[in-house]
Amino acid sequence: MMSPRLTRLVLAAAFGAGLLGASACAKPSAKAGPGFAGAAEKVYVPPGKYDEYYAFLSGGFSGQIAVYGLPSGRLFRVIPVFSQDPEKGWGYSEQTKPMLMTSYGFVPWDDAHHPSLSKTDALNDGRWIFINGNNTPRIARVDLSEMDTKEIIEIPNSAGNHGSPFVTQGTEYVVGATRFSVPSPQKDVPISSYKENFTGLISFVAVDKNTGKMTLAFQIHVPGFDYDLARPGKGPSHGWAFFTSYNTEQATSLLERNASQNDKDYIAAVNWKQAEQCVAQGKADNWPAKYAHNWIDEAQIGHSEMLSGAKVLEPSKCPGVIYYLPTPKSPHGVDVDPTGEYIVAGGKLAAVIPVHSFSKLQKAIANKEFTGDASGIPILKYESILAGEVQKPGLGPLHTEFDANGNAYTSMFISSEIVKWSLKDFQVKDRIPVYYSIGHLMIIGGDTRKPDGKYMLALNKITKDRYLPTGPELAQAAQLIDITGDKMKMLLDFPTIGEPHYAQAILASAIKDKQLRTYSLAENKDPCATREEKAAKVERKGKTVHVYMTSIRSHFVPDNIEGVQLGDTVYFHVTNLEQDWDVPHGFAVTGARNSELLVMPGQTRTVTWVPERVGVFPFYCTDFCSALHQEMQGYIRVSAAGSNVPIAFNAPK
Ligand code: RUQ
Ligand code: CUA
Repeated sequence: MMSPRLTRLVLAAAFGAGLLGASACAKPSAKAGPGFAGAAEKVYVPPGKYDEYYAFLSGGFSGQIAVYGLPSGRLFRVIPVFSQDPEKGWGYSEQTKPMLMTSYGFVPWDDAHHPSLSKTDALNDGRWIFINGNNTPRIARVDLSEMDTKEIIEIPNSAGNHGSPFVTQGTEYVVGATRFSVPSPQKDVPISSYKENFTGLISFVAVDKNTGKMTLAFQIHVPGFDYDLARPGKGPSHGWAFFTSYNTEQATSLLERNASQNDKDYIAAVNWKQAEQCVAQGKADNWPAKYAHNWIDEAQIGHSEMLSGAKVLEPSKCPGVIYYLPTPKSPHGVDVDPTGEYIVAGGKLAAVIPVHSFSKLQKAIANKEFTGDASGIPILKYESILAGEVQKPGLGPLHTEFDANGNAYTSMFISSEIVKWSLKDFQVKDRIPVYYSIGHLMIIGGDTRKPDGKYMLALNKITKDRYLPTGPELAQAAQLIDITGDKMKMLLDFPTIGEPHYAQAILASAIKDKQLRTYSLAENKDPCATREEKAAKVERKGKTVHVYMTSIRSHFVPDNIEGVQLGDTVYFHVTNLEQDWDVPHGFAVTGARNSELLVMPGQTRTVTWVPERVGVFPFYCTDFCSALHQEMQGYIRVSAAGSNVPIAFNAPK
């Protein structure tokens, strides 16, 4: 246990020195030197060759997911999720706008932290990847054969969906926890009434086995702490999920000090199978709630529906559904080892890494080894559930992942390193500095029952002096580390988009052959689709003009349009007639106040344009698609309001 003096020291290191505490401990041998012998060969993927793994890095405050290859660190694609993306028209095209609807209205941005691959039998199954929106609580599902967002569900009554969306071992649920406790349901109360009025919620979102469709199954009402991160159990601990909490002090101001008082906070151990039963027995209450559920249908069209009501379970009505595991000290990450027996916590300010035992936890529950309760939730005796403590691991433990050989790897934010330790004796075996101030780390498959123990990725917050400086903002960094030997070996370091919090990776062979190449034009069910050039047309309906347009190398039909007037709203419905892989066409028109369209082969996308001056305006293809890409252009004429220029357009007969 940490002495008060040591606690002060750690606090001083964390807050006094700020983030820079990092560089004090980790002396950069930054210049490539002898330490890097052989590294280049390990990460070099020759031109034209494929990487061995896909890695999915969250974009953090970019709201997106970035797809990289490993070991090369090459960026392949940014998948737009919670943030509008003018490059692809995501959140701007009429078909995708509904995806960003929430109960707060249209929300074109979020903070995305934790990508989480779907699992079957505690292994990555390569079907979907889920990710959380932190700020306006949401969970998204991305289809891995299209690498496109297909569904977003809002999490009602939640505030700060940080501990999310971790997947249970058979993707029965994605779980989410409120980072911030709030008056729930919301009401107008003094902030000073936190202890009486503020509470948290842990949410279970069910995932349909076949379609992936997400449904808010139930929520559990918990005391007003800050719930930070989560991991469902696996193997013997399947049916349980673990959630860290901090601020058990219930402070509302200056949390850096006021929420760092208690020697231990809690991990909430939730028996979700029992919660399911209690809900089935009608023990949950119906809370008012309003939340959006958005999805892309088979016609590639987005829909948004507003749902209401949530089933909320009070722990007092379902005894045994939740226990608190005392855990030093403001724990952040919680991670379950491949066997499902060990539950490892990263206490940001703790001097040790505590490892809880699931089997001991079960015994302690059976023997009622409690030391008290928090709002009726039994608190287990620390010593009864502890498997062991890793001594002197470093400073600021955050997150832990696992290899296939019984080793654990914990990221140390303050001392800016990764420490490798053994699950057998909890002894530290190796440590490696990372540059700088690591948050999450990721081992390929490190959260499954069978990690692929080849590489580890460090996701670092600070890159001072690592890359060419780029003004006040510097890129965050990912660092690839070889973990095949006894000693960890730094291989590669590459910048990332936004702020990668967590990442997931999967063998390329598991999904690369499932990649969709085109959408079927014959099966295009968009009501605004134009399946052949002969069908292209322009129609006026009152003050709106619909342009049903096709694109194919290297022209649009129609490419001359007249009869539009000031005061009209023009919808360009562009169908890409190509049925060939990797031939999107773009569409942009002068003065458009939204974005381009990037239309995939066989797909229809619609952009809205409100002309605001009289004249003749060009439109063109933005994606260099062919030798005559520059010829892929056209004009639209805008006349004064009330003009007698008739609607006219050119199209083959
Ligand atoms: S985290 S601050 Cu996953 Cu360590 Cu978001
Ligand atoms: Cu089509 Cu460029």
